[in-house]
Order: sequence, then structure tokens, then C-alpha cells
Amino acid sequence: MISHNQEIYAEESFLITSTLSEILVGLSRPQKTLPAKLLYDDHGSQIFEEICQTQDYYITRAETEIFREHAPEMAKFIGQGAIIIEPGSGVSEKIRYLLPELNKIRAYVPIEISPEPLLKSCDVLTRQFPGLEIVPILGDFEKEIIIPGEVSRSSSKKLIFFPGSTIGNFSPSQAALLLRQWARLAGKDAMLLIGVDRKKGREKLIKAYDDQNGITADFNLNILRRINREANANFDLTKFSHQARYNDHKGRVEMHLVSREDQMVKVHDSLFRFQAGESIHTESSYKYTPREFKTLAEKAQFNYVKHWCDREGLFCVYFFNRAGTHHVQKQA
Ligand code: AVJ
Repeated sequence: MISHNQEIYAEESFLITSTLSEILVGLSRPQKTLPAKLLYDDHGSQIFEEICQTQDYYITRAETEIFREHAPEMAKFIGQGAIIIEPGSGVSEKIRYLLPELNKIRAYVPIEISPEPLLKSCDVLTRQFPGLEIVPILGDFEKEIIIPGEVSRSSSKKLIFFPGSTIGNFSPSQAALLLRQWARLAGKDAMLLIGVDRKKGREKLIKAYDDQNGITADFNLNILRRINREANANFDLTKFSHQARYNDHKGRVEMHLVSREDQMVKVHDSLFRFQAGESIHTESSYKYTPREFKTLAEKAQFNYVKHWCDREGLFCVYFFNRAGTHHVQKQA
């Protein structure tokens, strides 16, 4: 049985040593980098919610349109009595379009690294869907996901729900690895409903990651604020500027923080030198054609079933399952 209480299964709640060494190693590379997950502290998650409401960031609007229009059909594919696992659930916005269409789900398992949105979403969902079993997990879904035994042992079919093009934060090979891990986690009847941003013209992509209100700039700079606080650093935020680039070759948008001048910055007990114009690469957002994404998911042993796009053709939501992959029949 799945427990009824809303206890949070905590993995960690402070900047752990492995993250600190990721920061120091990243800043020592020729192209300096910082781990993108650090963008999503409570304040960062809040700024990200604001980005989603800007005109320039079309992703949320396009995906919401897809869920609004096609949730009933998605629900038919998912069927009854499933456990829905959502890695990186944020404020659990998108699941709210699906839940009214799904009659009887076994449980909803949001996994989120940031406690505030996780608590908020449990609160809102409990009120909106009384009787829904919620099993919140506070943790980093990039690490091995530890789900309570009563969920993992349950015979219910499991759906991995991964909207918002979060998969775009990973390189294609990391993404395939992640999906393969989840396929294993969700077992033989695993299903995957995933939102993925589509390749399109450079100009539209850059605008989405450099909105005219400067909200994305604030979101990107917030990573320095966090490192100052949690890793005892002394970044001067006025000496870095936000930049969005489209890397055609790799098929990804990149966010950078560009040093405005020659400067030294202390992080923990190391000193880092920045030249004027030198950048820190903070986040990548990979974009896929439908053909590219199907191929990627098939590498992780998911079978393509269907995908839906918004009217402008900017974004896609894909449904995959693993039916049949576990009993390969021998031909006579
Ligand atoms: C939450 C990772 C999907 O890459 O589009 C938005 C994050 N960064 N604007 C994305 C983001 C800058 C977003 N994801």
C-alpha cells in the first residue's frame, strides 16, 4: 500500500561536497562551466516561473496548448490505475491538465530538488484533487531516484511524466542514459509522456532565452548569487552579463555569463581568473526534430506511439511505451 501521509522523502538539503567540487572543476576548465541544476534554488525556481509567463519564452504556452487540446487522448493511452512519476516537478503545473482526464490513478510521485515549490504543489493538488495519493520526494532526479518501496513494489503501471523540455538540459547521450534508467525504474510496463522543444530558426530561439524584460538575465545571474551564499564566493553580479547563443552544430541554445572586465573571483578557497569577454557556460537546452527524438528514445528501449504539436509547430509532446520489448518472440 502507498502511505497516505505527506511526509517528504528527503535526500539532501544543503550544498553537498560533490556539488562544490563540480563547481570548482567546472570553473577550472578552458570553457568555464557551472552545473545548471544550481539555477533552481527557491528564488531561481520562482524567476523561472516568471520566464514561463513572458511572451518571448514560447515553450510553456505551446506545451500548455498541447495538453489543453490533447489531454483526453493522452489519458486513453495511459489507461487506468497508473502511478505517475514526475522528475523535476517544479510547481506541478502540467499534471493538472492530465489529472481531470485520468479516472483513477494509483498515485502521483513528484520529485523536486527545491522544497518550496514541492510543498506548494502538494498543497494545491490536495485541494484541487481530494483523494489523490501524493508521494512527494525531495531530491535530485539526476542522481539515482530512490522511490519508497510501496511505490516500486506496486504492480500498477508506471508513467514517467517529463514535460517542459527539461530533457533538453542533457546532452543527447546523457538524455538516452537517463531515459534508460527510468525505463528500468518504471519496469516492464513503463510509459513515457515527455515534452520536447523543436528545432527552429535561430532568432526565435535566442529571443526565448534572452527575453526583452531581462527576466532570463536575472535567472542566469542568480546562479552567482547562490554560489556566493552557499560556496562562500565573491562574484560581483554587476561585472557579468547574460548572453544566449545558438550552437548550430550541437543543436542547442546555451546560456552564458560573460565577464565584463578582467577580474579575479574567489570561490571557497580557490581563486579564478576571468578575462574581459570570457564566459561561464551555465545551461544548455537541446532542440530536436521529431525524427531525432524518436531515435533517441528508441535507444532507451522506448517504443514510439504518438506525438502531438501545437498549432504553430514549435513544440511536441511524445508518448512512448515499452509494451512488447520484454518478450521478444523467436521466429520459427
Ligand atoms: C526548464 C530547462 C526546460 O531550457 O527551456 C528557460 C530552462 N533556461 N530559460 C529551458 C530555461 C532559460 C528551461 N528548462
